[in-house]
Amino acid sequence: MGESRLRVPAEPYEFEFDSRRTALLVIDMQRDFVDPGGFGEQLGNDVSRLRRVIAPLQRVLEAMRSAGYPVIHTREGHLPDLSDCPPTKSARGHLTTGIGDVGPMGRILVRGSYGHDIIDELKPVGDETVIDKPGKGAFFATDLDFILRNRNIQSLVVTGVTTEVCVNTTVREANDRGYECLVLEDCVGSYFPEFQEYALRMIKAQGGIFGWVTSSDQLLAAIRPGQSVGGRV
Ligand code: C5J
Repeated sequence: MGESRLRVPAEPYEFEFDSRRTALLVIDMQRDFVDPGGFGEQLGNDVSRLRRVIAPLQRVLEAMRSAGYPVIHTREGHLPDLSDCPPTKSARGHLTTGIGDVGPMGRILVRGSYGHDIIDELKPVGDETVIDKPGKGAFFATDLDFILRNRNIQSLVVTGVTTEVCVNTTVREANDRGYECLVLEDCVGSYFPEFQEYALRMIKAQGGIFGWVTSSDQLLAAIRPGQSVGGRV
């Protein structure tokens, strides 16, 4: 088994992790948030701001997959009868077409609908875990914590959308559960540039109150091509 401690330049300071105890988390890269013509765009959002994360995230996925890191994807959505959707959530915003209604890509945020699924560019492969979550945080009402503990995971490389909502909520939940999160700034996206900036600043503020922030290039340089996790659990 080779050297498993790796270091990445990050803010607020260098992030050190055990490659055998680290997983990649890809949050909610779903058609309804990211693809043109989906729910997100229907709400008036500029999806190009989310789509810019696809190319760097593909590079990170490829590198971490080939090195043997566990990859975990999440999807925000609900059971077809909406029994796991708080009425307050579906009512929020007084939308004409909202959660559970038929939108441009099928029933909005309902499991099994086309728009709820992960975009073609970032499809899970093989036995990669997909966590279906009813909330913003990936730990709320899911098996994520149980799965991570069973795999002895300590550190999470966090990517996906949106930076200020599901990414931030998940990083905070992870932090409270004792995980260390490294957020890749070019692999997380927001429809709103000011939220992108401040959501990242909040994570790394006060000595890394919720975690660390770096770029995909810095992580890829630390992982190094061909270097495997060595002792994947
Ligand atoms: C939102 C998410 N923004 N994945 N979901 O409602 O961030």
